[in-house]
Amino acid sequence: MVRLSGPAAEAIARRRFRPWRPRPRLASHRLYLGHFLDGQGRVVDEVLLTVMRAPHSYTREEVVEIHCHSGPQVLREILAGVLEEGARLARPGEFTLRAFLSGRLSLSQAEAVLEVIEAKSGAALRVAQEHLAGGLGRRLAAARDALLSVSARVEAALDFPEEAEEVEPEALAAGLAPVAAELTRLAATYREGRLLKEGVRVVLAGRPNVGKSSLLNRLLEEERAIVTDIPGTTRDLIEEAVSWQGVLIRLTDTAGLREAGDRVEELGLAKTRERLASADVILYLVDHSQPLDAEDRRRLSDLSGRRGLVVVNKADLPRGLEEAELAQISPFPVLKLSALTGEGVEELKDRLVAAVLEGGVPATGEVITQARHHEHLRATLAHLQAALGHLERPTAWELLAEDLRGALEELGRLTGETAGDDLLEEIFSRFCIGK
Ligand SMILES: Nc1nc2c(ncn2[C@@H]2O[C@H](COP(=O)(O)OP(=O)(O)OP(=O)(O)O)[C@@H](O)[C@H]2O)c(=O)[nH]1
Ligand SMILES: [Mg+2]
Repeated sequence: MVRLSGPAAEAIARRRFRPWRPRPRLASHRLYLGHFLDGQGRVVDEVLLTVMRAPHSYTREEVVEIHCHSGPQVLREILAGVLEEGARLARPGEFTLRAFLSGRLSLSQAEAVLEVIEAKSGAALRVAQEHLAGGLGRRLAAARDALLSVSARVEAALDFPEEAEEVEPEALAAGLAPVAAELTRLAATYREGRLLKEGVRVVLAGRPNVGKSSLLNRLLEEERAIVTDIPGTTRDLIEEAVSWQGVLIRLTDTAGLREAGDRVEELGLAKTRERLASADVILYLVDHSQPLDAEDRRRLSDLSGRRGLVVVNKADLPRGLEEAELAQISPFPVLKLSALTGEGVEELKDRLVAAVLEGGVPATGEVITQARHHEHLRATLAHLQAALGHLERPTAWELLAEDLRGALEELGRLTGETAGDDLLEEIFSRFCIGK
């Protein structure tokens, strides 16, 4: 599809469009069959053309869409045609930028358009659609209004000191506290929101030969990684994504943890360590038929404070493992399974999703998914906490006003009210052309 937006959109398109039946005027929001012609009047393609008159369009400007058979050459010639007639190429995300500038979308909705396009799992798409519906934007706008009203009272007290006595610190604190509580709640959803949007980074780790690659294959339901009984089979990272219960899971199989035997293994182990450091969830595998060794004990204690599961693999083999000791030193819940027979693997999937999303998959999009939003929320909250602190000392009006301005500024950057051109440029440049 080739899309035009702006006051001359229809005039430009009509110079190259020959409707199947002659039409002096095209009605808005109708599809017209016809031919798109090149500069010599030759047919480029049979197309469907639609005009959407302002303000009932995506950008609120006049928009024309030309639907063709597609294919690179057809699209190139139609695009060349409208450019010859006076259109110019859109910049990345420019249609959505115009929708934002015309007030049709809030900044968080405009960002949600990109989230919808990029959604890689059902859960990510649902969250993005909630954002697109505008709930988040409305919540933030309400918080900003509440802040503005407190700020206005403080500014008035500064400008007219004789009236300042009438402004009660308790009343101001009572105005700020619910805003701080709401923004704190939103900021706390970021971890979950990010996991839903970007997927959960799950790393399989453990000593050589415990069955990491076997488990990866079992989880992916394909023979993705090489499995042998030779310790040190996997040397490089193996990454694949799956979707469970609508949640995108990015699995990484790693090289078995031990003293490196050669340079290749050493490099593999360095990658393993790096990946372990950035994992959202760690599956630490041990072998049911073998006793724990010093490496396991050390690794497990290093992992305390992280999120994960200890997987006791090879449950089909006779037990050689001190289960009581493992339960004692494990920083994670312990789960027994067999990658060979598949027993216990379904439970692993359920436990893994539950470990990531403690409250289950959120039903609404009331979660923050963008790092940018999280940063501005945190900065807003820092100013709000400082403001609440100043309120305990009644003389600190200047400082109070300063922090309230700071909070408003940060919140405004989040919602787009005080977004500068550089911020808009940064946000919309992540879109592709035509969106
Ligand atoms: N009996 C039994 N054997 C298993 C199980 N899982 C894996 N194995 C066997 O254990 C051996 C090692 O399996 P891998 O999946 O290659 O182990 P790994 O942890 O990836 O090993 P490295 O890549 O060397 O670190 C293979 O012979 C597998 O067939 C299991 O649940 N039960
Ligand atoms: Mg392996």
